[in-house]
Amino acid sequence: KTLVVATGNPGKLEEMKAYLSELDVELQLKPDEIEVEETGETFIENACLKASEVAKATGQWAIADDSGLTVDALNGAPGVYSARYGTSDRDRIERVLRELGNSSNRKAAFVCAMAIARPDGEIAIQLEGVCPGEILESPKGDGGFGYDPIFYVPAEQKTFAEMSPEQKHLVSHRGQAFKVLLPQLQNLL
Ligand code: ITT
Repeated sequence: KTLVVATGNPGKLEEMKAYLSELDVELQLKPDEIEVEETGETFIENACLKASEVAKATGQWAIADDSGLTVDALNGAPGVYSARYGTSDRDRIERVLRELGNSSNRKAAFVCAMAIARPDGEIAIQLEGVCPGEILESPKGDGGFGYDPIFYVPAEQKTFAEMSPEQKHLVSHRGQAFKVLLPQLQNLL
């Protein structure tokens, strides 16, 4: 079977390809001209929207990931607006650090909603993975992508950007989501 990976984010795509390589499935990239507006209010809603639209447009099974950072002291922001919080990773990180200022509550979580759609657009699987952590006062590490340099995982004593891809996979929101998703997807395809 063929599965279209419905993302335009290169960092995400790399991670998704690594997880999906465990399955006997042919991966296809989302054609650039298919763009889905993320009008949902939740990660799950947006993941379902993206998977469903891309499946219908290509006539293939599709997988979508909607993810982001939720910061407790910012009432959950940037949340579903994580990608729209600035025009570059640097911008987005600076904005979160500026809004958080010297707040002593640094608690945050990364959330990853994943959806699988059938070729007719019907959602076959939807689920969410979460990774709790803390926002550092300044960026640390140069691996990963997006908000990784400011997201610190106390149990590992490292930011996501200081972890190897394998280590990030073991603890991350996306890793949690794929752990549940892969066996279900294997059954389905
Ligand atoms: P697609 O919708 O095309 O998949 P996107 O970048 O717009 O790409 P989202 O709407 O899901 O994706 O936004 C996710 C935001 O959260 C984006 O700014 C990412 O950089 C960030 N993000 C998601 N997962 C992350 C991770 O593992 N590490 C760091 N940042 C992450």
